[in-house]
Amino acid sequence: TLHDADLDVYLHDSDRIAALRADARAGLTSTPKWLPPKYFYDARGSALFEQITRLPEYYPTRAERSILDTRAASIATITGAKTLVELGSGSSEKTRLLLDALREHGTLGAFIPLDVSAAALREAVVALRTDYPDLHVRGVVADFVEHLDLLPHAGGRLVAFLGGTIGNFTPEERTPFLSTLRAQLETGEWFLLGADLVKDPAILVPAYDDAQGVTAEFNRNVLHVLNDALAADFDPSTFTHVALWDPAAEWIEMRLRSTRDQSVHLPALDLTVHFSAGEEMRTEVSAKFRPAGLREELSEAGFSLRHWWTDEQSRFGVALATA
Ligand code: AVJ
Repeated sequence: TLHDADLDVYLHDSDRIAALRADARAGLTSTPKWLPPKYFYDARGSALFEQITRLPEYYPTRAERSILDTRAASIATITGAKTLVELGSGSSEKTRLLLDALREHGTLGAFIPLDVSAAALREAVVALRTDYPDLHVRGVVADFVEHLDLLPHAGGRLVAFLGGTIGNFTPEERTPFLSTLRAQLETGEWFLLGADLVKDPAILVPAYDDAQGVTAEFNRNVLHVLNDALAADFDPSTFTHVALWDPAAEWIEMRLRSTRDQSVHLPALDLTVHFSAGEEMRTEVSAKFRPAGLREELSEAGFSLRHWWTDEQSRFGVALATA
């Protein structure tokens, strides 16, 4: 473990690049082609995502914040958490609502934000240490799929997984994720899960295809990431953004569509990939949930759902479950 003043690093640049190489090779040589959404979030991608959260069409962040605003004090009272762990914390901005409530309640001693992006974490940790001087804040650079077993065994933990990021998993990925998380927790510890809900596609689709084109730029950013990391020669301007609702899977799918016949070179992988005109590559799924389905999945993983809250328009849900 490399120790830095602010962060514990379990995921090193060399691991990240090895995973990117393996994923890029697997995805770009498949039919249809795909890329995992976790690679959106370099510094530029994280900044674009922050911009998305403020778009008029992108309701999830505001809806979840309104729930946390209303319920943070209850969450603090119910859980009496001593340690808050946040998976995929990013800027940890909404988490401040929880931190404030838990601090008020008087039980909280530590906050452990965990994220794949060291840059985003370092910034968040520095700001949090300034604003919460009595709190022990330790950032953990890790992949929440691979490194769940490295969660600090503090006791009295509340693990928060917010923003609807659980939607990035397919159902086949969700099940082991939830079971592994449950296995890491002691009976009586807590899990707070934010999930976007199934709703009218006329609301869902614009949230992933905004008028200003910020989401389109976010989507194409994965090509910039491949260019930077693998010396690839993607021309992002030759790919258009596609967002569609899959009613059977109940997820939003983002794709990049090649506007022309073209070959892309990835010298670091010794790979040349052909795209035909109109060919689409999947870059993200963002699954939407029904309350009954989520309760069932939590219970199958060994959690008991204790509270379920939605915003006033029932767009987004927050589940509080105990291990
Ligand atoms: C960060 C995964 C929750 O799925 O809504 C936003 C990412 N993609 N716009 C989501 C995203 C396109 C976001 N999550």
